[in-house]
Amino acid sequence: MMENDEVAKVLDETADMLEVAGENFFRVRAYRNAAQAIRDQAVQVAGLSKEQIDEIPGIGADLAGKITTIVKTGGLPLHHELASKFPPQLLELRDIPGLGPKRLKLLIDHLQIRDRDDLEKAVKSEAIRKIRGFGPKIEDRIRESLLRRETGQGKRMLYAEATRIAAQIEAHLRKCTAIREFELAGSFRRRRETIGDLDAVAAAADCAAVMKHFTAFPGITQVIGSGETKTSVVLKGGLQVDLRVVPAKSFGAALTYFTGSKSHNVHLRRIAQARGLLLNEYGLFRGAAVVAGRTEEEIYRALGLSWMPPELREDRGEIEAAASGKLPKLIERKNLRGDLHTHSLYTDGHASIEDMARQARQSGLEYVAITDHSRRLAMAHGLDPERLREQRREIERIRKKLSGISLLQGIEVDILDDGRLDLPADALSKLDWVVASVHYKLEQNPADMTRRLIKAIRNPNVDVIGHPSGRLLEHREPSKFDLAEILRVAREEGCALEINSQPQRSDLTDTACMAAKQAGVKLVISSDAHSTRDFALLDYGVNQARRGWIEKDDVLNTRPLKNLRPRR
Ligand code: DGT
Ligand code: CA
Ligand code: CA
Ligand code: ZN
Repeated sequence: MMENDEVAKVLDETADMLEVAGENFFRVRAYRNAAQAIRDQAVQVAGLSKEQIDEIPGIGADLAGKITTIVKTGGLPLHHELASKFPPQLLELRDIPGLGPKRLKLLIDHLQIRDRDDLEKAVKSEAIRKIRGFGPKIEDRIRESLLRRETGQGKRMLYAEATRIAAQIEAHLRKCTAIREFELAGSFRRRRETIGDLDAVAAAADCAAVMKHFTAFPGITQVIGSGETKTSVVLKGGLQVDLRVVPAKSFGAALTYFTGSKSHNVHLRRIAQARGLLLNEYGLFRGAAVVAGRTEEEIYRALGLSWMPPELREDRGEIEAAASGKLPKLIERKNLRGDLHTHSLYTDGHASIEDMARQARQSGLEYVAITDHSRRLAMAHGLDPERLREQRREIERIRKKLSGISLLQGIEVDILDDGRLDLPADALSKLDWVVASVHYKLEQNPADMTRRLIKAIRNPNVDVIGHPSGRLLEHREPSKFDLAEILRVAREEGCALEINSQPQRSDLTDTACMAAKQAGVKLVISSDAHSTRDFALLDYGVNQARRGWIEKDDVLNTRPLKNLRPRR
């Protein structure tokens, strides 16, 4: 059966191609909305009837029919027709940060761009800036994006996207009877927000049997080197997987080595050398004698260190901390008692407030804040004071009938370009929780952006700054501001900063989390859920926090509701 993501991808690609072809906005949007609605479904749409698909909010009868075609045939005639019109090299360009389908269409119309080479030439001759709707800034961004791609960066996969593939690989390999131990390693094990490739380590006596089993994995398109101890393959979506097979007595050493990071390894090796030892992927040795190798614990202990969670292994002080018994006790998902950033049908969410509240309870939470958008986001039907009052009444009605979850009325209020907020103080002060976020003019110069954020932080109605940098991985650069200054004021004002769990955002970053903790600024880990399914995203926010050395007490939504708000 087709996965929802695969169905949604066909719809998204169709939307992109329609847009490049100059189709009208509403038709394009219908495909995009349908794709999003399908991604948000908890059940597989491939198992639903056309009538059931029709009932999903955001999907009309026409698209329901198309979706059944996709599910039945794996494709869509319209998609094929459009794809035959555009060379594939052309469509790849729409993923370049700064471009997107709309601008791509302009480039095709004005400069007859057909592929990457054409685009590079156009950038070089500064032809792009002359087109209306572009200008030098956008041309520069396209140039930077092209450069990044050339150096091999910018092709990373979101951790969240890799988890499904990783689980499939792991399940496949665990069926191999020759394997005695198995673990995924590399940046995936360290839970970086994006991964370059997937690394795996297995312990086995019969390497050949393992390699044979591995290369029989159904999703492989290419085997790029298969040796005694290492095999690399490329999967359908382009992800590379490296598998290393070592004897069981070396498993811990190999796991440590291939978990990395590289700089963590380099530091470990230095410590080994200082003790007259040699550390590599086969073990820790004194001359020819094996000191350790079977488990990670053994290796770390022999180096005078305690074992540490992979998320910390970036050589950012974890080795020193382990040597002196000062490793942090990292936050866990089960420490979260509430979610303080979610959306509902009132704006751009896909579920009712009641369904969101029920799912929050189902996810083990004690409280949830509905924080829909404010009025400036007209596209999302942002709330004005009048609709906020209306929403309040609904929330009160749900509170009466729903037990086991505290429902808060909040808002995600827009921070305007000058730092004022999109709603008046008297509307905000009536709310239980206020997230303030920047959603436009992210490319402001750093001094203005710093002032803008500080003004919002100083606003006594604001509890937390949402997705502070506004970045979208692989898509939009973070806005630039003076982080130290932001942290200083946030600390002074008792305003928290958000770790947004949406995989593309993962915002704050791990290092910004560390800086916040050092500055004494509290954090909030939020799902920014737009559907009931999105509460599961909290795991990714927790990953990010753990990479930033964050402990339970650093995070406001680990507190019981009654102790939640520090400043009011
Ligand atoms: P990625 O794939 O770019 O997201 O990042 P990693 O950390 O997974 O890096 P990768 O796949 O190149 O290598 C996996 C691990 O193997 C890495 O974390 C540390 C180890 N490793 C790779 N190359 C070297 C090296 O030259 N020296 C040392 N000490 N370790 C290495
Ligand atoms: Ca890797
Ligand atoms: Ca690798
Ligand atoms: Zn937002």
